[in-house]
Amino acid sequence: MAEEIKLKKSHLIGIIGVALIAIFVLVAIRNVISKNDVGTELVKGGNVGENQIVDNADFKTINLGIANYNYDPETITVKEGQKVKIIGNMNQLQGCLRAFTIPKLGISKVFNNGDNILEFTAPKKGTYGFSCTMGMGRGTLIVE
Ligand SMILES: [Cu+2]
Repeated sequence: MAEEIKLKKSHLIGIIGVALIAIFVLVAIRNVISKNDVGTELVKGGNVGENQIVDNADFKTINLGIANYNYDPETITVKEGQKVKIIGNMNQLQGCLRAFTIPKLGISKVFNNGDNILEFTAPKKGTYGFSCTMGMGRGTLIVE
């Protein structure tokens, strides 16, 4: 009788042990996944036009942020051959909007606090859509 209880106890301890290990593994997996996940939530951001565009003959610097739940500025106009520098406003760029892409140009960049600058040379004249990699935030790059 006493042995039977002992056996059940050790069984129970074994089951609890396995359950704890399973929970630990699941939490560890979830942490790894969420670390790599840039998120899916849109944030409202600041006021439209707050992210100013700085322009000179050779360079165009754009501060890219978020306003009204979308990229701000929504339209970026540059000149053919101009060096373009997009600086991510990390206070505003949140979630998946940090994963920025201009598909037609094969450009993609994940802005982060340690690296929030994207530089490229404006291609030939045309209109090139940009978006977050999920297509939630959208805008247009116009090359004149
Ligand atoms: Cu997105």
